[in-house]
Parts: sequence; C-alpha cells; structure tokens
Amino acid sequence: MTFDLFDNLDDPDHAGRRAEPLADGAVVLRAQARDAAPRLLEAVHAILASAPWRNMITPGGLRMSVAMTNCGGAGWVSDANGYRYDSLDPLSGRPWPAMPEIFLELATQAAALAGFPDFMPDACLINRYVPGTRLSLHQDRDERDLRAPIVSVSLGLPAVFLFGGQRRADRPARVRLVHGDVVVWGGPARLTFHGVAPLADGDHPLLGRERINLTFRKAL
Ligand code: MD3
Ligand code: FE
Repeated sequence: MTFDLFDNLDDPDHAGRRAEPLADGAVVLRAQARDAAPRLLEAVHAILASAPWRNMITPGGLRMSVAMTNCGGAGWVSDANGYRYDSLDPLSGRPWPAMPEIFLELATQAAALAGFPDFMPDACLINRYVPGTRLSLHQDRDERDLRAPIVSVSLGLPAVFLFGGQRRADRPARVRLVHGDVVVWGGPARLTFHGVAPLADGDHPLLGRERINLTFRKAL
C-alpha cells in the first residue's frame, strides 16, 4: 500500500525524511527537524535566559527527574495543587517567553503534513533529559481542546519512547526517537498513554549528554 504522507515529504538531499505511521492518528516524521535543529537550540538557549530549567513537583509530592521550561502564551506547570497551564512562569512571576518564529513554523508545517492544517500551538513545553532521566506513563489531558494534536520534536541523545494504549495497563510499544525526529499525535491517538524509558548515556555532537524534547500544544 502506498502511504500518501510519504509524497508530502521532500527529501531532495536524501537526509532520511520519511513518514512512519505509528498508530491511527500518530505519525513519526523522521529527520523533519534536523536542518532546523541548530536554530531551534539557539532559540531554546534564549528562552532559558529568562525561564531556566526547573524540576517541578508532582501533586503527589515527588520531584520530576525531567527538567522543564515553557514558551508561548501558556506554560504547563505542576505543583502541590495539581497540573495546569498558566500564562505566568511561577519562578519569575512574568509571562513565559514568546514562542519563537522558528518553533511555530516547524510545528505548523509538521502538523499540516500529518493532516492537521489548522494547528496553531499556544504553548511549548520544553523537557530536558540527562542519562537516567525517565518519564513515567501518562496521558496529556490538561489541554482544553483535545481535538488539537500535539507535535513533539526530539533533539540530542536518542530516547526510547513508550507508546501504550488507551488504558494504563496496555503494554507499551517501544519506538526509538533520534535527533531531528518529529511526531504528531492527534485524533484517536491523542489520549494514548505514553512515556520515555530511562535515557541511555551517550555523547551528541550538538547537545553532549542531553536530550531536549519540544512539545507543541494548543492549551487554551
Ligand atoms: C502521545 N514528553 O511532555 S513527546 C510530555 O519525549 C511528554 O519528552 C515526552 O510526554 C518527551 O508530555 C514524549 C511525545 C508525546 C507527547 C505528547 C503525547 C507523545 C504523546 C500526547 C498524546 C499521545
Ligand atoms: Fe506527554
């Protein structure tokens, strides 16, 4: 069977850009962000200057091993009161840094390739993993409109992404995500349980012993 998304992906330089369907509503766009990665990382560094990495506390009182920050009109925050989107960074009391143009361009283009031409994110959660960091199985359901997809961009060290089902108990599939891979999750895949296995050690040419993941969301 031919896969129509394939025809939408330009790969004139044979960089490995291709669409891999993961599940109904979920597709990996391999290497889609590879060329933009240096510019994306420059933008991340500018964001960190006003909204530095922090390890948030879950409502259960545990400190997350993933370090996070945000940009855009709303940012995802967790504290003793629960999870929510907030227009202000609780560390500074100021609005989160604006969404960089290069972020918007990449996220809207990837969403359009995956069949979501109207996607307009208002939040980008930025996650940082170091060797040993993991993210346990969860659903993303704090966004108001669950019809909008989530676009994720992997940068730096490779990760094993755990892709479960609609129930927490469903045994997750393992998908390796490397630098430059973009994943779009929408429709029937939007509420699947997912997580990240403990990051293996390594040395990435651009990021050293680090993985950074951008997730673009329509939160409000
Ligand atoms: C599947 N981040 O920030 S991105 C998260 O690699 C999160 O940092 C992981 O899960 C990371 O919430 C995974 C891929 C991802 C993001 C959102 C999803 C997969 C998803 C929402 C629904 C289903
Ligand atoms: Fe998630």
